[in-house]
Amino acid sequence: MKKKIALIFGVTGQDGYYLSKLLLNKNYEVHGVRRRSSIIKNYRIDELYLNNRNKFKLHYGDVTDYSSVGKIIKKAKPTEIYNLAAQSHVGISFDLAHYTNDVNAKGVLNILENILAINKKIKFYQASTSEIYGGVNNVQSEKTRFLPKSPYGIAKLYAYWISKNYRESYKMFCSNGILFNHESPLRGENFVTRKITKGVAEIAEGKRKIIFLGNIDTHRDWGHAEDYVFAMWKILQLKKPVDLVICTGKTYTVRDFIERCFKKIGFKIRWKGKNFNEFGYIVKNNKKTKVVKISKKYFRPNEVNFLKGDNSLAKKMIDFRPKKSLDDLISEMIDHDRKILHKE
Ligand code: NAP
Ligand code: F7E
Repeated sequence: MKKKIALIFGVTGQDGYYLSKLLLNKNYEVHGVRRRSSIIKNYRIDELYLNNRNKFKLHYGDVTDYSSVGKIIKKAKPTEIYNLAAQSHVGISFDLAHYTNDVNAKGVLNILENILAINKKIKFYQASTSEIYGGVNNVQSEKTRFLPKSPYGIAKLYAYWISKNYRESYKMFCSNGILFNHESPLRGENFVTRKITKGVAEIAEGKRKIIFLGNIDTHRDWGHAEDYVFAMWKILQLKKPVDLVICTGKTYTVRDFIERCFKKIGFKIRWKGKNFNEFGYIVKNNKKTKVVKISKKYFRPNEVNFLKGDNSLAKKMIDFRPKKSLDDLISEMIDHDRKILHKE
């Protein structure tokens, strides 16, 4: 059987860690692309790398640097490429619109052009996103129209279409996984779930008083990153390339998420006030204690209010069945964040 070699752009991110772990367990040779930075940011994959040195290789590169992408593909000779590289923060994409476009849109074209020039047989996975639906306020599936609401969503929509275009034009194996929000203890600390679980863990350990948040009435369909990287791999094992929605089919507000987190540490959070004056409090030692405050600073110039996916096609095509519920995810994240505090 032909040796399977995977190349992962975005290996140092949340999904990069879970995907590398999955592929190493499946006996792939895994190549990951990391960026040069003034401080080394490999903490998510450090242990995995040290334990698998013979089959896990790292390369310096950047998807915005066309020639670095080509050099790495020639060196690694992958059978599968997973493009997870992105400026992945939607809020920050309003501040870094050009940069977000360079990485999330043009970066994808750089990879596709190199695959076309080097070896058209390489299978390509593009990390697409529910953000391309943006303003569509009912259940989203592969058939739903696109209405992105941020520079991030718009750049990712280009990436979706250019991947589809190279599939059609050059018969390349390019698949888009349209993934809804997925989280884990390794989620970046400025995404809302991790910001909340970390904040709640710090409050539980007496290390913080208040968590400041933006719009907490938006709905998200949150899953676990581990379930979702398995779907990425399965998508590339199909006989033909596809565009597939990966989601849980359930939706909750950020407010629900906060309430569940406080419940996990034994408190009921109550809400008072309106709009920017709203706050959440708990009763601790018979005293009302403010724990959440709404801050204008975290509101975005444009918002995606409602995400809830339909995973029927993924169930049918790759037998997608997410194993972890929202409460499992919350427990895992808060336990992890409390453990870190105990180590400090
Ligand atoms: P993440 O934690 O932010 O990781 C992003 C990765 O991309 C990091 O390894 C980052 O490297 C790398 N990267 C950024 N710019 C790059 C560049 N110019 N060249 C090469 N690498 C670059 O994101 P994630 O949550 O794992 O998500 C993985 C992918 O799925 C992203 O494309 C994201 O947009 C997409 N997505 C995520 C979700 C979700 O809910 N997590 C949902 C749908 C789609 P550094 O470590 O050096 O910054
Ligand atoms: O925001 C609201 C915020 O930044 C979720 C990325 O992985 O998923 C992610 O994008 C919601 C939004 O994720 C804060 O306004 C309130 O309504 O955790 P988030 P996101 O924007 O949904 C998609 C699918 C991706 O593709 C992206 O790469 O929470 N919110 N207060 C806040 N959000 C943040 N970050 N911080 C707050 O203080």
